[in-house]
Amino acid sequence: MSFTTESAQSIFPDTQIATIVPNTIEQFNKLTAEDQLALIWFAFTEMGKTITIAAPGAANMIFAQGILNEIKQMSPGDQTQVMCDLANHTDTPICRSYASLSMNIKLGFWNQLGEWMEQGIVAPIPSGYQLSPDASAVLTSIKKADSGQQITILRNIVLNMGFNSKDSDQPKKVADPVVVPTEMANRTQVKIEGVSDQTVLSYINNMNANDFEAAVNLFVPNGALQPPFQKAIVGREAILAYMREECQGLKLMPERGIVETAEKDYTPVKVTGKVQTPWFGSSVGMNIAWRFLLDSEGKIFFVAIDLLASPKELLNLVRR
Ligand code: 45D
Repeated sequence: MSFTTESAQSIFPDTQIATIVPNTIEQFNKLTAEDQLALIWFAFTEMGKTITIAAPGAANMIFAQGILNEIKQMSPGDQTQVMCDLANHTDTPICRSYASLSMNIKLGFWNQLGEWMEQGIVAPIPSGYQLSPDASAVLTSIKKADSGQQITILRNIVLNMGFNSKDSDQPKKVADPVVVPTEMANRTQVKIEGVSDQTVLSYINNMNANDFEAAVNLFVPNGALQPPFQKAIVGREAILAYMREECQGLKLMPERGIVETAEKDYTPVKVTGKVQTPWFGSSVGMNIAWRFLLDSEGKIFFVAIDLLASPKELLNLVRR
């Protein structure tokens, strides 16, 4: 018997993931649109006091410019309605365009609206808005999360908004421009305490250099990558498309790991460390585990990326 994408998921079963993220989002989704918008506003302005966020350049934001300008010109009442529509996943032209944007442009879109709300160009959350008791409870649980968990909650909420339709009227997904990988001479080489496996080291180094083609070539053709709280993405082509959308400018900072003895010709490797997103740079370090399963040729058959429950988990490298 050999491993499947399914059975590979259970390597290093003691890994404690940040269940606060999906649990909080589930509670959030039950709130009214008004409560949702006010809650994110409070959470976001609270965080913004301590961290500055780096929005994508104007060139990338071009795809959202049309709907942003449209919203800017609306009456305050209509502006609020658009934001509620996005939160309610209502079928409107703006909600459809929004759904076609890439991850970074969706975040940049809201970042722009947030700035405009602050400046009074777009209808703000009414001052003195009272959250319902349920919404207050969700805000409290967001405040309890660490900063890496908080930004993951915000990100996943933003990505869920808008209207995704299966019919042919849905605008085609907008892809981010492909970035040029870092020149060989300027690449960083990580060291991982306890791990000298070349595939794992190359994976990290290639990701840090935005060299996604090289990173994907480390996988077996039907290999799989499972991002935090998501289903596994299977096959080199799908993984490459995912990396181009979600991994530009990420900084992977593995610290330590463990290589287990091979089982059925597959070698499990667990690595823990920090990851930074270009959005927040060094002000937010997410606690991350990579759980690799390498085949007999040293290719990646499976890798899961987990957002960890607590910093203590960075030291959880127990053998089975
Ligand atoms: O509704 O090895 C307002 C993988 C109010 C790949 C607002 C990875 C109203 C493989 C405030 C305006 C990718 C898995 C809204 C590694 C309102 C791999 C605005 C991991 C919405 C390591 C809100 C990568 C705004 C990871 C503007 C873990 C919110 C990456 C903005 C994680 C939120 C990246 C932002 C994360 C959140 C980025 C910008 C979590 C960004 C989060």
